[in-house]
Parts: sequence; C-alpha cells; structure tokens
Amino acid sequence: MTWVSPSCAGVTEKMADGLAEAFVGLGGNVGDVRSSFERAIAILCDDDAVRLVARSSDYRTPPWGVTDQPPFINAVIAVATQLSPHDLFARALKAEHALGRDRAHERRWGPRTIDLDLLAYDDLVLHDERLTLPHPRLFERAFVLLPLAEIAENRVIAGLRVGDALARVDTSGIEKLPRAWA
Ligand code: A4P
Ligand code: MG
Repeated sequence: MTWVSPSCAGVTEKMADGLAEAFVGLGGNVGDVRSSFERAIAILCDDDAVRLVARSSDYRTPPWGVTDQPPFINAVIAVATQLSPHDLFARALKAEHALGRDRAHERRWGPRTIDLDLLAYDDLVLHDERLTLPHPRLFERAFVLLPLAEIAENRVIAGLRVGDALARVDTSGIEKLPRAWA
C-alpha cells in the first residue's frame, strides 16, 4: 500500500488532473480492525479509478451513539477518483461486504467489523435515498474530525474549515495509535 505524507500537495488543492477528491471515513470495533482497514483500502483503491492520496493515522476512540460497546478504531483516507459518488460508495459497500459486515444483523451505531462512510466528494451537496453529502453527522464526530484534520486541516467542507470544526468537538479519550503499516 502507498503511504503519502499528510503534508502532500493535492489534499488541500483541487486535483490537477480533473479527478474528484473524496474523503472516506473508516471505523470498526469487531475483529482485527486495523488489518480490515488495510484490506478495505486495497479493495477501494484497486485500480486507476480510485487512487489513494493520503491516509491518516489510526485512532482508538470511545464509542459514540451507543456507548455500551468496545472502543472503535477510526481513520480517514483521501482519494482521487474518476468514479461518481454513487459508484465510489458502491465500491465501499463491496469492501464492507468482503470484510464480513452483515448490515442485516446489526443495530444502528452498534458493533461492526468495518464501516466506510463517504464524508465529502469535492464540494458536492447531494441528498437522495442512498447518499447524503457531505456526510450528515460529520461535524458532530470527533472520531471523524480528528483523523480528517490530520490529512486535510484546511479543507473547507460546507463552509466550515475542518480544523475549526475540530476545535468545536470534544476529543477526550481519543488516542492516536502508532503507525502499523509499511
Ligand atoms: N448514507 C447516506 N449518506 C451516506 C454517506 N455519505 N456515507 C446511508 C455513508 N453512508 C451514507 O449507513 C446507513 C445508511 O446511510 C446507508 O444505507 C447509506 O446508504 P450505515 O453505515 O449502515 O449506518 P449506521 O452505521 O447505522 O449509522 P451512521 O449514522 O451512518 O453512523 P456511522 O458513522 O456508520 O455509525 N463510535 C466511534 N467512536 N467510532 C465509529 O466509527 N461508528 C458508529 C456507526 C457508531 N459509533 C461510533 C462509530
Ligand atoms: Mg455509516
């Protein structure tokens, strides 16, 4: 897998080659989540249609929403993509499925092997039966904003700078994990 420094150009600048820039949040709290992240990123970025641009550190985060469950691991990646938002999301669902996520037997905000959320796609604002962009709960969630700010602190989403959004949420209990990939 490619590691691109968080400081690399391209995360905060418009993609020069006409590709869309998208941010994907990764989360999970069942099984070997960090290894699931690597496999999910490999499935998501398995051809030229989706290229990995940046990857945050992994963070151990207190469970949000439903609190009587184990801590989560969370991370965010930036990708450059030729795919439409719906096709990118379909690929994310394929990766979730390949990693054993069973949406039919889980409770909302409950334990899961892996969850891939499409956080933002360029500056697109979209709301249909499958997809809402930017992600509707993005700005409430320190477990998303902290890794997102690591790779795109100055990115403005829905009029709000990511670093400023991060300053508004409670990050207590979140622990940045040492890098575990090559
Ligand atoms: N959907 C609409 N827009 C989007 C989008 N931009 N990205 C629809 C992803 N999905 C989107 O998703 C439910 C539906 O939302 C999908 O069918 C999709 O078409 P889901 O992932 O199955 O829903 P969910 O998990 O029950 O709820 P939600 O609100 O998406 O929450 P999350 O983020 O998935 O919540 N605590 C910590 N610390 N870390 C976590 O990662 N995750 C959750 C799960 C709860 N608590 C957590 C964490
Ligand atoms: Mg989700």
